[in-house]
Amino acid sequence: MKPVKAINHIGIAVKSIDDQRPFYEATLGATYEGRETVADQKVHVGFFRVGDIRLELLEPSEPDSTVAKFIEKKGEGLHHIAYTVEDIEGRIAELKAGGIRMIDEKSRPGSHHLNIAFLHPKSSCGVLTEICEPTGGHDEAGHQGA
Ligand code: CMX
Repeated sequence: MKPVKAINHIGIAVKSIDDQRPFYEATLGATYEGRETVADQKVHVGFFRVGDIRLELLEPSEPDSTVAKFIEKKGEGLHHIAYTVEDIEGRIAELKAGGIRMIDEKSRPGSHHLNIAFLHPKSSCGVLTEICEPTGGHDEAGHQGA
């Protein structure tokens, strides 16, 4: 299997993006890049850039969101790590053939111009793991070019 290309982003579950923004922006000095809502995932996503890595703050947009369930069970904190890959459908097929349990058996549109698919945490050392492929016009890590 080809190596993944880069860590694309780190997802952090929060109750409120606005409440946590000062820590990431003022205390850490990360650059706030804006926010989006991913309706089918029932989350608002706040983007912060640290060097080549993006942090995604995930705030539930509905009470029955998987992120709301996560916060209820485990509290706010690290939610997932996303890796940039090429040919995401081919990679999903390879992972499945290797016995990895996929949450998404086919990629779907995520935030920030990415096609995404999640591996189940039971198949990825207890860390919810996402693979993603930029849909075009972005650099290797999936960041939008200047
Ligand atoms: N990281 C690590 N483990 C996790 C986890 C996470 N983020 N979320 C759930 N788990 C674990 C639970 O602790 C639980 O483990 P135990 O059985 O040992 O207690 C197990 O997975 C099952 O969890 P659950 O609470 O019963 O929840 P569900 O099975 O209903 O759902 C999961 C879990 C991972 C399948 C679901 O959260 C999912 O489909 N996630 C992928 C989609 C997603 O997270 N979307 C939000 C972000 C979207 C975006 O970034 O655009």
